[in-house]
Amino acid sequence: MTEFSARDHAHMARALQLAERAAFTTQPNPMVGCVIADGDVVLGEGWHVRAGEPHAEVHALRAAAGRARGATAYVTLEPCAHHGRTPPCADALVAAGVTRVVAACRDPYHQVSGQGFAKLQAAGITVEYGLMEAAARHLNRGFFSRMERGRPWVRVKLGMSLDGRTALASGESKWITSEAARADVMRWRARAGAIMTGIATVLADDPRLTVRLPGGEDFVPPLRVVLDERGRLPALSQVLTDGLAPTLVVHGEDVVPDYDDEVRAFAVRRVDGGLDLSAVLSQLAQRGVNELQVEAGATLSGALLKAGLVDELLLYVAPVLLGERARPLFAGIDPATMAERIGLKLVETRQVGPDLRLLLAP
Ligand code: AOF
Ligand code: ZN
Repeated sequence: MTEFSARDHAHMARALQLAERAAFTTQPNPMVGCVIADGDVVLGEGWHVRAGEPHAEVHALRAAAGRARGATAYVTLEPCAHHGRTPPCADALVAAGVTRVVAACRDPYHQVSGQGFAKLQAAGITVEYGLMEAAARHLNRGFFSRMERGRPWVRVKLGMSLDGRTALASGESKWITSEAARADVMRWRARAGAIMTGIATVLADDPRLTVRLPGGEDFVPPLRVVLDERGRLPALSQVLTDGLAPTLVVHGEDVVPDYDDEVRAFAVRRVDGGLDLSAVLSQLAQRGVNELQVEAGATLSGALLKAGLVDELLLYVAPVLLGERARPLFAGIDPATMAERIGLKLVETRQVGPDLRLLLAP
């Protein structure tokens, strides 16, 4: 394992910060940042803003304006070797005369993986990688999930009362959490490639599932996904009529849906009592979804949890009590003994307005 200096850490930390600026705009591409430095002196910085536009290295080299000769490039992902929508960054780094490249991690994309490093090394450049790798992989956990597991990173968002309830027995749930919490949810939506819900939620709430944030015109609008097993989605629901973001409807194989021709829909297999959720996820990965945010009720959230398909639980806890007849957080979970209980790992806690935000990993 390469030993990295404090200076290396500082430049890579900066590159990671730059990468994250593109959280709402790069999908389906990964977030990547780059710093070109000579010792402590930063010569150029860049990040990959949008798919189809120049990669991070190209922006940083442009900012360095010819001073990159003999310098070190810090990149949060292996520089690419392929001719995609733009020419290979490895070639650009070689041409600029950079003598050392430090990368946080390999690119999991099969067209690049290892080949970017090989190209740089073949040109006599010193290549080191693995610096702040965990942070870099965490930043692009969606992209890594899609590339390595063939499915999106699944984040389930739920709002609950202090007594663990997500809706009254009547189904009413507007609103348990505060406006501040709901505004915070928008930022998580914005970094997702898709937002998924179930038909029951659409029938009850007719949600828009859009990102409503200042500057939102520049963001890539997440795909809206509705799991509509039996083809019950009303033609006048907002997700089909408002035109604010694309919508994809998933239905059972045996259903002949009655959606308009313009509605994008696909069928998946049924497995006992519901749609094959793994099949849904792999379809979404094929459509370029890195992070999937699930905003559904206890039934779909519970089904995903039971199927082992939840990677992250984003939970807003409001200091209110809804009582014992109200609906639970996850349906279908009923351990008979303590040994069968479902444990989660608490990753982060934070207060958002009057509510508490928990980030958990199953
Ligand atoms: C880099 N630097 O800043 C990024 C890289 O959309 P394309 O055709 O331009 O290429 C996207 C692929 O390039 C993406 O899947 C990933 O493998 C790599 N992303 N590589 O050298 C960057 N964003
Ligand atoms: Zn590149």
